[in-house]
Amino acid sequence: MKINYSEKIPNNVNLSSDRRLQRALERWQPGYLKWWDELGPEKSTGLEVYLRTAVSVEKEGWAHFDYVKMPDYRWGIFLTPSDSDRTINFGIHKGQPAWQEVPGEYRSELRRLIVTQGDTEPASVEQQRLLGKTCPSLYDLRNLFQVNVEEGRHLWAMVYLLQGYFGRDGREEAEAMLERHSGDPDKPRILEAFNEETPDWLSYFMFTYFTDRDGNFQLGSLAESGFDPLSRTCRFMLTEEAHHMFVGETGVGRIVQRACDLMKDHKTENTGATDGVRQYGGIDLETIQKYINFHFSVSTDLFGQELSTNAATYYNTGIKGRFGETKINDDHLLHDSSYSILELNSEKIVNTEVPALNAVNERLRDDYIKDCDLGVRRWNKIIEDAGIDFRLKLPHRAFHRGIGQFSEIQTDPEGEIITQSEWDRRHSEWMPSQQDQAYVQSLMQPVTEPGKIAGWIAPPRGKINRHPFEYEFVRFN
Ligand code: BYC
Repeated sequence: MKINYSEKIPNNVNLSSDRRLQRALERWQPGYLKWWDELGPEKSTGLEVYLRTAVSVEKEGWAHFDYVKMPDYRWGIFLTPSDSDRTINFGIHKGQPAWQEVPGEYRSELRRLIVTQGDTEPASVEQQRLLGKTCPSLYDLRNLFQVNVEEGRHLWAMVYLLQGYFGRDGREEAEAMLERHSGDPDKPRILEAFNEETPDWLSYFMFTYFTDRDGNFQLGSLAESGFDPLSRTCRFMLTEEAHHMFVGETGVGRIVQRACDLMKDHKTENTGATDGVRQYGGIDLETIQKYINFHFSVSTDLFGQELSTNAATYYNTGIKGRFGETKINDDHLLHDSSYSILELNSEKIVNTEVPALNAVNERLRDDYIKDCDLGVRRWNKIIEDAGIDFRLKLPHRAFHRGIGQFSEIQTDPEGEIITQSEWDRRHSEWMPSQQDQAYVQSLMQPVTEPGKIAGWIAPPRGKINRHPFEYEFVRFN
């Protein structure tokens, strides 16, 4: 499964043996590069960035590190090795051989899922395009660009499936990926979180923690798909995705660390916006909590409705499974089982049992929320170790929702239902206010000298390919 880099489009799918597909992708490539030039990281064309590029899809030694100018990055098509014995693990086709072609009867559902997944990838690049101008360090700038080029590659991964397996409408969908844009009033991105702005680095780290984590769970579910090329594509994407979530978790952790360090240095116990660490150029813990509330709630929407016939169909027909499907100990059919969800019942949020098949989205949301909480605990460990009496927490899943039954009500972060007027009066206690956003924005001054870092974030502990923080991760020529 070595990746062939001698071709115009690097790949490990033997692209040269399929001239029609190769030509279709080569025709799409200039449009992609034009999109990268116009809506990818701003003013980055000439920068030399210390990037990793996939050279193999094996677990060990899959990446090569070197300086690359981003427009020269070799975006390509990499699938994990095929397993000729692979069978479908769930739904009515359970036990049958995995599909190597798209089954005609599931064509539109599969296309829809692939388009939705693909659409998020360029969207995130668009959302992050201005962040390079205000990087807190070269280390962070390099990580931003690494995430951006890999999201670009993930778009390639979905476009390969569309063009390779869906004929003419797949080609049209591939074009449309470059025509919708994040926040565009006429042609927005499909899912709402991808039309939000990412105007500062606190938002960016929250996005890579919470929203990329949705990507991780959705890709994990699509990796279970009976459609083998989709499964193999997603499996390799997950390898890259792990780094994106790492950037988010450590990024937020370093901001928390810096807030704690400043509180200790200046002997203040004030965790809030006034009279706390803002005087010393840090981001106070209460503001960090508000950003968590916003990004968690927006990302929680990405799992769809609590009860979804779409999701039931995807599962029943073997198109999209549950996260870690094969590790779950049940019949993998879900025709007779139930699942417990939170439901809005005459103005109260109560537990209720529902048919498990209809609750596949909610189950994935549960898996996601548990995983989100692990990182919050690690951030709290930093605060605890500093001896500070404050704990971050995830808001209730009903808080600030735009999709699903809870979108009809307002709650406080604990999940207590409140009136619209109370929400209007109090929401800036819980969500980043204009002042909070303006304050965070005021900190966004670029630091581009090797080894230097902005005052609102602690330096990282880890290295990149054995290079310490002081390394010149980005060269400005
Ligand atoms: N925004 O039956 P439901 C990533 C629509 S992130 C707007 O619950 P379903 C990444 C829905 O389309 C991962 N609309 O829907 C992260 C449906 O419309 P129709 C992205 C929404 O299909 C960071 C209606 O509401 N991948 O990779 O069961 C950086 C009824 O809803 C939303 C995927 O999402 C929303 N949030 O579930 C880079 C995987 N939610 O039929 C990358 C593929 C629902 O009434 N997508 N609607 O017209 C899916 O699996 C499903 O489409 C969803 C929705 C889970 C998103």
